[in-house]
Amino acid sequence: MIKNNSLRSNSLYIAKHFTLQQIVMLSKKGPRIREIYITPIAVTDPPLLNAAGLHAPYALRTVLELVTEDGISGISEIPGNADVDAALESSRDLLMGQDVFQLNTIRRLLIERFGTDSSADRGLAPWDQRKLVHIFSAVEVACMDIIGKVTHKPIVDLLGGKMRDAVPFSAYLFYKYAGAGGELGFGKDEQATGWAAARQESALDPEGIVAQAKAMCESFGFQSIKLKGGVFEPRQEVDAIIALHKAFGADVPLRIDPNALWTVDTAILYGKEMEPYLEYLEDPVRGQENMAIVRKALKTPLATNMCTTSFDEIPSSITLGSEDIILSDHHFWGGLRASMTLAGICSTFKRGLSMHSNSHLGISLAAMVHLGAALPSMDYALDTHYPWQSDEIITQGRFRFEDGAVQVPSEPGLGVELDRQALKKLHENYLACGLKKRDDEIEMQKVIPGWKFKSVRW
Ligand code: GKR
Ligand code: MG
Repeated sequence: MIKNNSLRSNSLYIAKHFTLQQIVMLSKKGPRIREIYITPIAVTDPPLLNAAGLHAPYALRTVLELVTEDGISGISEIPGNADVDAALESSRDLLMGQDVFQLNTIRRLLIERFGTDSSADRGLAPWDQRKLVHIFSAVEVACMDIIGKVTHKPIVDLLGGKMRDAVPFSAYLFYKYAGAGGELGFGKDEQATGWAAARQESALDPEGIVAQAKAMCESFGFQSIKLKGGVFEPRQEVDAIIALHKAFGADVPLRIDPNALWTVDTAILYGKEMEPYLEYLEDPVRGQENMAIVRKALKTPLATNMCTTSFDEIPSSITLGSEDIILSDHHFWGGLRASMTLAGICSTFKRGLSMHSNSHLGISLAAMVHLGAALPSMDYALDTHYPWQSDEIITQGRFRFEDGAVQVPSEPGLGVELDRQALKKLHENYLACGLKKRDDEIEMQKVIPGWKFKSVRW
């Protein structure tokens, strides 16, 4: 009797929420992938400096669109790299005809074809250069976008439901040369106003960094601040942190990220000096062992997106005690569900969890917001490069930040739709700019001939 009742209410629910076509399809099999579009794009990016050199005038991204037999489209965005695009391209035959609900099967098929990335494949750069994690992420997010549309649920609900209505982000400051990137390169759009004008200014000393922080926080309402370090000799970067503290006061948490360029001694010396000012110190040194030594010497928590970047590295991270906070990134941890698994591991081992970013557009931001909304706890505002980008490829236009936070989309799936005209234009940028993968060292050499990346500099 109970069984019959629940059967009847299930049928009523399905009749109310699904079209006839979807009911027929669901009663047979899940929605199957019929079309796959892989579109590399080049996004205007200002001349930002980091440990590996200089951002090119365009940041590369790849947009994946999967379309089901009944025309439901799911999208995702990952960092652009011609090798990852080629691997995605060669997974076409595997993905075609797959039921988007069967994410475990899809993952298994991809592993069978590509194997698994090793930790060493990540590389020494501040960003991750692995292949498979990016492919997992691209395919999973696009499938989940479709699953959300079919079930009329936002992705956050597929991750276990919303723990907050808006997701807080931190201001992400960069030392930079003057200019806006893209066609303007190091040039200037004299018509620009507000943050669009401020983001063109150079910032090469503590005063420039404070001015950048004020302009960014005023426009986006950010309530915590991260400085990308590893660019100048540490004294200058520590002075920038002290200047930020003076300008913003103790209520605005500060972080600095030298991307592992400091020696253990440098990190301990300047880490101690910055103890009164920092919320956390991100990747001061290279490798879990060195991080563990610095962590023992400082009261400030250490965060990482460089020394513990895969599930394989968790056991040694715990044994050594290499960091307090892991900066997850669904593009690098193999998707949104894997990032939820990471959240569970962090909570078990009393690690904090926050989020890392790279130059990105709104499809990635939407995915980050759904994930951020589902995380059981949020002790730190997440990273985003979004204010540095001006292009967009979603029909709703650029996301808005209120008091530094983004509202969690409530529409089904990611809650954003592809702007095909904008996608076409940014793909044309990609074809015209000739970049095939990120190489900040080469960009830096265009300004400082002979400049070389060093894995540890100071
Ligand atoms: O965009 O230059 C940059 C950053 O250095 C980025 O590539 C890093 O991956 O933001 C990142 C970080 O926190 O290390
Ligand atoms: Mg970092």
